[in-house]
Amino acid sequence: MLIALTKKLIILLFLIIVNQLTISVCQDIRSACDSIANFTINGTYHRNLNNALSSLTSDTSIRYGFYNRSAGQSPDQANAIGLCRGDIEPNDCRSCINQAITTLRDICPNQKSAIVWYVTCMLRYSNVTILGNSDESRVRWKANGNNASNVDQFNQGLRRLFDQLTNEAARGGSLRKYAANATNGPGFSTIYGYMQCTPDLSEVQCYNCLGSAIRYIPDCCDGRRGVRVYYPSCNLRYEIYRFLDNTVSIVPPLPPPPDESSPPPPPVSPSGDDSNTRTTIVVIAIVVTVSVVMLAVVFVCIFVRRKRKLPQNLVHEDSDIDEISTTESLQYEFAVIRAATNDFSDSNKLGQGGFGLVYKGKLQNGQEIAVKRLSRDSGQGEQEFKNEVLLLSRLQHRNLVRLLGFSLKGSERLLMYEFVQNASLDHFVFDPSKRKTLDWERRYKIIGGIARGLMYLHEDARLKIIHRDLKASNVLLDGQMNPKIADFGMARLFTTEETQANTSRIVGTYGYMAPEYAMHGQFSVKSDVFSFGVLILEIVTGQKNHTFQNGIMVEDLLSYAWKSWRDGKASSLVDPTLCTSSLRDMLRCIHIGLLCVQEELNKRPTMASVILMLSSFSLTLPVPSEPAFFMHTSTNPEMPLFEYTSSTDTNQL
Ligand SMILES: *[C@@H]1O[C@H](CO)[C@@H](O)[C@H](O)[C@H]1NC(C)=O
Ligand SMILES: *[C@@H]1O[C@H](CO)[C@@H](O)[C@H](O)[C@H]1NC(C)=O
Ligand SMILES: *[C@@H]1O[C@H](CO)[C@@H](O)[C@H](O)[C@H]1NC(C)=O
Ligand SMILES: *[C@@H]1O[C@H](CO)[C@@H](O)[C@H](O)[C@H]1NC(C)=O
Ligand SMILES: *[C@@H]1O[C@H](CO)[C@@H](O)[C@H](O)[C@H]1NC(C)=O
Ligand SMILES: *[C@@H]1O[C@H](CO)[C@@H](O)[C@H](O)[C@H]1NC(C)=O
Ligand SMILES: *[C@@H]1O[C@H](CO)[C@@H](O)[C@H](O)[C@H]1NC(C)=O
Ligand SMILES: *[C@@H]1O[C@H](CO)[C@@H](O)[C@H](O)[C@H]1NC(C)=O
Ligand SMILES: CC(=O)N[C@H]1CO[C@H](CO)[C@@H](O)[C@@H]1O
Repeated sequence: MLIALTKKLIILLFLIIVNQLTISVCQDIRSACDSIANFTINGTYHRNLNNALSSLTSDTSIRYGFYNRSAGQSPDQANAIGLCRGDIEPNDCRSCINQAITTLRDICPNQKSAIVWYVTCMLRYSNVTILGNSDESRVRWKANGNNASNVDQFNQGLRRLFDQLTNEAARGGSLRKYAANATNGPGFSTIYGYMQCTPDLSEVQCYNCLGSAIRYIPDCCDGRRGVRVYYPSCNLRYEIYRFLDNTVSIVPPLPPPPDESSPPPPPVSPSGDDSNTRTTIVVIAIVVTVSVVMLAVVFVCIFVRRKRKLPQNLVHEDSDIDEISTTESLQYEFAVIRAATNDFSDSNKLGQGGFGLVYKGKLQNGQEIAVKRLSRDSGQGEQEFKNEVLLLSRLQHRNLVRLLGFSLKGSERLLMYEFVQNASLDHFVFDPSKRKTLDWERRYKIIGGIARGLMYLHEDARLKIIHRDLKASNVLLDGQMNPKIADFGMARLFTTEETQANTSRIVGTYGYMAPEYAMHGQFSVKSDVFSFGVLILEIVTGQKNHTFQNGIMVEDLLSYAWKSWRDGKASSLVDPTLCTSSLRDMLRCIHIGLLCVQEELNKRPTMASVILMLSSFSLTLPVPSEPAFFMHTSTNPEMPLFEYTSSTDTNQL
């Protein structure tokens, strides 16, 4: 009798602990309080917020895990939402949200807006309307410390999975925007994932939010074997093991073989109908172990909470950017750099860039550098020049060539960059023999990398930078053939008058210039998008920007590409050295390139939408209009207009 009672108690305790474990995984809290807008304790907003929060989960008929409540009138209206991961049962969902309410009251005691993410739910409130507005203003992420075994194959699998999930989640309807599935990873592994938006978003808003989350991955956690990205309006997660509650319904394309790297399955509560004492002992052992683990977890939780309570800027806690904050640490003695480049000897010359000669150098500590010796006075005072260099040196992205320092002596101005091992993209794409080394996978990665670097300049960087001279020779390739954009921000280093006065530089890259820039000197992010479009077309076709001549017909790449696309012959554009197994992807890239080079700049997509188009293959693309510089040729349209300079393949229209 006593034994039976003890056993029941132990099982009860066990169930409580297991329940706690699944619901309150404390170490996974991600939170943010907006300390710009505070409310007064016991004031109107506080009362409204309490009303909204206390009734948030009161409707027990809700089955899809999305709760919303508003209380009071503007300007003191409090709006709150709670969202659970799509696989969570309603009861567990409400417990998770209620726990989140307690947590936020604790860590954000007087902030009008706050948000917390748990593994299985999130809670958010604000005095600003939440429903119907997509919010990507904050991001939190968490990644498995280990890399995937074969990053390329892994990313291919992920792309497939993301494609399917983005679509399915976005189309989910007004109750639920959630999708989960699995796909094959490298070897015999399986990648499991889900994507979710708050269901109040429109389909397009959800698409865009998930697109941002996908784009965030290369910057935070490229190649990691498990990643979570949380935005206020959407989130995603993938792992190489089953982590969702009802993965029963998720069947990967092939049966997944055992995977040693997967963690053990979650603890299962024992069934209570066996009454021999061995079981009891086992249960006690488990309970003791679990209790110890729980104690440790609670300890960690308390510690983490303590830390979170410190007045720190929570918004940036995850981003780990080393900022160089003084020009002193960037400035090098002229003599040091001169020595590093062997007194700017010809043998160290790497080439001629837009603003001067570039030399290879080696610092005394062995670090290889590239030095640009500016060929003319920037027209800026020393301090302004230093400030600009400081700003540019803070731009850090894997697809940008990093500016490491500078040197000033009299009228000499040197810029010191990281050394990028392989030559520029034009050396590969336009070289008859070398372009064979660039297979489609590589080219596709290069296109994506350039797009991300450019988007960082346009949107992510604290300064909005328009490159103005994006072209194949300004894209460098590192040892792994990752692209890095060079020469960005140069316009900032020169006074405006000077840049505009020397028009010869602009003429040099005419083929990449948007018409409004070429003709009226107007530049904007959309003129960079135009140049990017030209670059995509060049990469896919292996052809240069400039005009092709064939007898009496003169036509440029853009017009030719557009016509072929219009006539349904776009596949004839593809570089014949490429194996056409990925023709669909190539045609999509041509399509995106054509969208970028449209004459009307409002029709050109932003870099953010370009990246979304590149990553979501099921997103329907608009029909491109005629590109700028389209030349209407009426004579003999049957004549072949387009010749590959180096290939023996015949390429008839
Ligand atoms: C809001 O309150 C927090 C402390 O709770 C404080 O650190 C912050 O400076 C306050 N912000 C404003 C704008 O008063
Ligand atoms: C707010 O109200 C509660 C109870 O209504 C009271 O205990 C507390 O002292 C009040 N706080 C302030 C700062 O007025
Ligand atoms: C929310 O609060 C902030 C700060 O008190 C205020 O500036 C803003 O106007 C409020 N917004 C709304 C919609 O009431
Ligand atoms: C993962 O890959 C990155 C480079 O892609 C490397 O810097 C890092 O050390 C790798 N981590 C592990 C645990 O292998
Ligand atoms: C999961 O993906 C596979 C292959 O892409 C597909 O056949 C299946 O229908 C998907 N399952 C769900 C539940 O969406
Ligand atoms: C928000 O909650 C109200 C009831 O409180 C409900 O009628 C409405 O449909 C909810 N909105 C969404 C987008 O779920
Ligand atoms: C790129 O550079 C790396 C390291 O210098 C080299 O091993 C590789 O062969 C180069 N790739 C090409 C295609 O030249
Ligand atoms: C303009 O640039 C060209 C080369 O690009 C150079 O030869 C010329 O000196 C420059 N003119 C001025 C005024 O800087
Ligand atoms: C006509 C024209 O603009 N040609 C440019 C094409 O691209 C190469 C390098 O990428 C430039 O050097 C040419 O000036």
